[in-house]
Amino acid sequence: MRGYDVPEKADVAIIMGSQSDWTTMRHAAETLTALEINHEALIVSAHRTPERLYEFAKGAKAAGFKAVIAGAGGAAHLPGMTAAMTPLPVFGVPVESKALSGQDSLLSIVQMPAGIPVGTLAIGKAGAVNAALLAAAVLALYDDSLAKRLDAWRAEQTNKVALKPVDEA
Ligand code: RP5
Repeated sequence: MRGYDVPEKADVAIIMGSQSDWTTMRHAAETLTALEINHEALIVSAHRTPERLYEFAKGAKAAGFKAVIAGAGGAAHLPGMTAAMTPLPVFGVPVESKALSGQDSLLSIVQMPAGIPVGTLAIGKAGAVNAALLAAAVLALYDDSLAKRLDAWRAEQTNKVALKPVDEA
C-alpha cells in the first residue's frame, strides 16, 4: 500500500480509473477538503492496472481508510471489483462517458449482484460531490466534530438559496 505514497492518516480514498476521470472526481476531493476530511486520490484501473487494484483494495482497510469513493466510466468495473475485495463502504461515481453520456458507467456500477454492495451515486459532478457527503456522513457517526462541520456545510448551502428568482443575463 505505502508504495502509493498514501499519507498515514487519510480517512477516505478516492480512486479513479484514469487521469481523465479527475475532472469529475476532483469535486469529491474538494468537498472532502471543505469538510476537513483527510483523503488521498489515486489512479487505480480495473482494466489497465489490475494488480494495483488488487493491492489497493486488499490493503485499504489496513492502510487506515474508512471509506472508498471509486469513480470510473464506460465499462466501469472499478467500484464493484474494489467492493469485492474490501469490507469498507464503497461509493461508486459513474463518470460521464463520451459514447453513452455515462449511462454505461451508471449501469455498470449500479447493477451489482446481491451480496457485494456499491452505493451508487449520480452521473458526473453531482455524484462525486454526493459521494463525498455520504462518506462524510458515515465518518460523522463516530466523530462529533465532523458532524458539526457537516451540519454547517448543509446550513451554508441552505442559506445560499435565494427566496426569489432573478433574471440572469
Ligand atoms: C475507464 O475508462 C476510466 O474510468 C475512464 O472513465 C474511461 C476512459 O479512460 P481513458 O481512455 O480516458 O483513459 O477505465
